[in-house]
Amino acid sequence: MVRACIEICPIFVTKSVGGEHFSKKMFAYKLMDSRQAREMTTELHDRHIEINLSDASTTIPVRGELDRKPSPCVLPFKYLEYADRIRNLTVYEDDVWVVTFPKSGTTWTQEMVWLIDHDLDYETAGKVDLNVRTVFIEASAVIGDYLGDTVGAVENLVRPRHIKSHLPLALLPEQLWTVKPKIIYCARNPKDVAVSYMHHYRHLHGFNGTDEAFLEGLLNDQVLWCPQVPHTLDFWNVRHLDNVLFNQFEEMIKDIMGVLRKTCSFFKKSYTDEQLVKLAEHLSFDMMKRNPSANHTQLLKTLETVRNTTINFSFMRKGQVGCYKDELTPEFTQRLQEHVDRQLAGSSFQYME
Ligand code: PPS
Repeated sequence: MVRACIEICPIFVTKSVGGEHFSKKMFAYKLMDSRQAREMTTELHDRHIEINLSDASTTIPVRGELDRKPSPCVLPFKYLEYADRIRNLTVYEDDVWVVTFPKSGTTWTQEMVWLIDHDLDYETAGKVDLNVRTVFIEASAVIGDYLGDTVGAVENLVRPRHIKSHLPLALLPEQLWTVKPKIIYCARNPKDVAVSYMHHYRHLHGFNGTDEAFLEGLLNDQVLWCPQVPHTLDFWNVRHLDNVLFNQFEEMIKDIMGVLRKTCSFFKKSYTDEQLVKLAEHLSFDMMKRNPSANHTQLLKTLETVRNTTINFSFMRKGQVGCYKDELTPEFTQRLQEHVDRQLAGSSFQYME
């Protein structure tokens, strides 16, 4: 794995590198300064850090199988402006947190749980953009000030607050584990994530390197929100908690009715079969692709303004399982699979195909 050349900054210690001071109490982090890490930066986020919770010993609920260390995370340097506020955020019992690694079914899960939690209020869902109904808490750190302060937006949301995050468990608010709001995690096979993320990074973030460079960056955990497998395992380890629901993208593709029933029961909501069939239809790929309230039309417009460019990209791209076979070489597929298998060793979790 390629690692940054600047040393980790320990707790309370301030270090000056190139005239900049690096210090944070709650987190240890390092600037990712390798050639490959720099290749993964874009006009939106031009410096990346790898950040860890400094001391997870008392603040992570269960260490679970193998007593794993909680996952670190690659984020834009700007994240340091928000890190403490997110970790110290006041959490409410009726919050709903949708947490995923990018491109794992976040949007799909957001729309599903918002509707389930709001008595299937299609009228409001049709009028109010999904990104307003479910606020992406760390978005300001990635897209910049244009979106305003997304942590503040979460603080000011009308309850029940619906919140989206790609952050790993250790960077999320500590109060999640004492207040125990609902947390819905959705995992997706890393091979399909790789392809989906490659298109997303190119079109939305403005990545202009080669596909191979992006895929190598992903394999070496140099891309934003990496690493994926430890991210998933941290939530797999807490899946048995009453306030955690662990879903998978492939499960939603293969058996949406089963996932809907499971999710409704998690929310203690009871809907008729007819209502669930209508919800499944609303959540189908074709319907969501055509739904301007849920297909990120507004987000794309914002990014066009921020980046001063035209973006020809459909967020709802293919929505299938196994798409990687069309775009990844057999060699890369094998290397990625080995990378994933190494990290899953000893765990009872397997990504679905
Ligand atoms: S993001 O940017 O991280 O929030 O993206 P995320 O929403 O997690 O993932 C986007 C992928 O999910 C697919 N998608 C769907 N598939 C099937 N059915 C529905 N309703 C649906 N909604 C979103 C979307 O097409 C992206 O996957 P790819 O493989 O790129 O098509």
